[in-house]
Amino acid sequence: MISRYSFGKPFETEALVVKIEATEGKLPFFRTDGEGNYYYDFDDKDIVYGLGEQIRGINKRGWTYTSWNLDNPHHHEDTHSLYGAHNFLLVDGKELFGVFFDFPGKITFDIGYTKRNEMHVYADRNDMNVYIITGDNKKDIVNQFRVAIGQSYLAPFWAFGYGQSKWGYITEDDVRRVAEEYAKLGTPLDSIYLDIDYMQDFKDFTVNPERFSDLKKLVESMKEQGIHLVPIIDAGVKIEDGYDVYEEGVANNYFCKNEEGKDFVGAVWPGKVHFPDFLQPEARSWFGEKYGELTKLGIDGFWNDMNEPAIFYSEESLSEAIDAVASLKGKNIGLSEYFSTMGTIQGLSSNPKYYDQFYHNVNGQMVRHSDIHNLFGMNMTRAANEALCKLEPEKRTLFFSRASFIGAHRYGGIWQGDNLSWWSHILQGMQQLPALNMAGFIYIGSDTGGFGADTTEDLMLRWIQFALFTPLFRNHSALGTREQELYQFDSCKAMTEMVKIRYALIPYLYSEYLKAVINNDMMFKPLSFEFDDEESKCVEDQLLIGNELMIAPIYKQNASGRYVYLPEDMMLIRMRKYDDYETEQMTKGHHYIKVALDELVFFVRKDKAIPFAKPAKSTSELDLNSLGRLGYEGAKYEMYMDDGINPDVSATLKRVEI
Ligand code: MIG
Repeated sequence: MISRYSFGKPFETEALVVKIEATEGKLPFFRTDGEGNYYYDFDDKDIVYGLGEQIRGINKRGWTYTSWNLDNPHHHEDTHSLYGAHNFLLVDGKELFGVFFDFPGKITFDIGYTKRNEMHVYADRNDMNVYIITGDNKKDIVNQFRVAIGQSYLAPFWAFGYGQSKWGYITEDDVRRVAEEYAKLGTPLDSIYLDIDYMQDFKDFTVNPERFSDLKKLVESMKEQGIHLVPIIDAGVKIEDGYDVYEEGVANNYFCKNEEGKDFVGAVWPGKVHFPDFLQPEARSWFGEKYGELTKLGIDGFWNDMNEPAIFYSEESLSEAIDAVASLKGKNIGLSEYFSTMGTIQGLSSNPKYYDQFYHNVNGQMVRHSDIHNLFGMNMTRAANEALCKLEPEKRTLFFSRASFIGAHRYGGIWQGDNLSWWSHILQGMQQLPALNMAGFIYIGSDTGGFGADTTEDLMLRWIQFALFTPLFRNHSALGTREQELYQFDSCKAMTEMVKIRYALIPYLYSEYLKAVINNDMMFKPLSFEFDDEESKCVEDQLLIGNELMIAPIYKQNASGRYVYLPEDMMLIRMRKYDDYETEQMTKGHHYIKVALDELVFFVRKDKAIPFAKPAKSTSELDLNSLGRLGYEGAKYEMYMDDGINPDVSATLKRVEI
């Protein structure tokens, strides 16, 4: 059951797709003071799940988290905000309930940080809807919430292939080289990503003709090899006379305004930009239609970046900072000047004060950006998705976004942002997956190999062995970091075998993905969502993938194996190649399992089996009609399949028993 409790004057976020009448009466479970403070008293053993894309563990107890969409490449334990705002929690212990704080501004969840046994939720203002969801068990509560927020975005089948990306592919030759090297190595590949350098001066929907002389032709020749090109789109629109997007936006008042009613100026990659007012339906359809400039060249996928929105500096803050630095000229700088100057410079990027300085036009009312900050990125992806549904109604377009709010899951997937090539970030990325599923995001994944910092060969291998289970399986890294295409490494063959195993698993992964989307279910679950024992509740580094598999990735340097907890008897699969593997019946309980660097180990749940394909060089060549099986003798698997491209999934959905 879902009940809505309404406080003050809530802003309509459109997170939910159903209207639930507000309940009179007292908010259950929480103590409130009517001023935007909500308290819940924990028992020692209570567990808190949720919050989507956030740092720390599956159980969120012990830290404080702030929903404030932020361009934050420091996914460290002591940060508070990342790119998403997913204000849905599930409390399991003396009580069992879900709670969604439907609030588009800044809201903080102190989950036992200030007081170990108290949760304190507080927002800037007490204008919000609080939804309480009760049900039979955790899955039931999540399912009810997911029904209320509407069906998740459906990605095309090809988006389950392996993707190669690098901030640093500058020209069409760079792109061709990636395709060639992978073809030489025999690595399956379905997509190559274009980062900001394909654009002319970082202007959205333009293509630099010197670097990409004929993008249409390139797209075609890549398609012949089964490869989709996926360009990035940034939120800020460059201020430049003669640039159509800029001029049309100005002429039609489609940009966010400052206090004086002038178009607000921020600065990002292109230098000075305006930000489209994605909260206006007209601005959304205008900006969305611009994606058509690229789809008419054959492009069928996009990633939306910098849409928190990230702001490097404002004109005013930059000139203040320059003055501050200039004032030090010739002086003997001591500790306090040094730190204060460094602070001024570092504080330029995405400074909270910028978000107080611009406004959205919501049905004729000027709404301060910071009051609805967390809706910006969601509405950028919504703009793109809604326009493409009209421009290309016969097919699914791939979208994933960096910033998001609950509701954005209907318009696209997300990637988990600028992680680092750190061992701990394998685990961090994995721990977010169930929480993201709870918030509706199913097409998800993190930069495989790590975005920032230099990766290593062993980290890459271990990372692939985890990421090959995630819907978005993309190798991406930052400008200036070590090149990490698989062909850069001595163990490129072993890595390729892992990618082939991914392709062999696609029928299963895609089927479980479809089930999660269609049935409002979770594809990634903590063990405790299926098993009641005390041990399962504590497991932070294993996940259930769909209903048949469990994974226990290696995320430590030089580890030759790890402890794994089996909540029931399971079948261990140890694979070096898709057709070179052993199985072993394992009994419920704790085991130490050795895993060599070139081996993938995963587990099939008791009395279950999964379909298994022969790998192919791209998803379009996968033969789904002659599938093998892995797992227990005699077990049946219900496989969901569709044509992978029709936006109306029910039109081609088949459920077959294998
Ligand atoms: O300020 O476009 O998260 O994936 O490669 C960095 C360059 C901007 C951030 C994205 C990252 C992308 C990068 N972008």
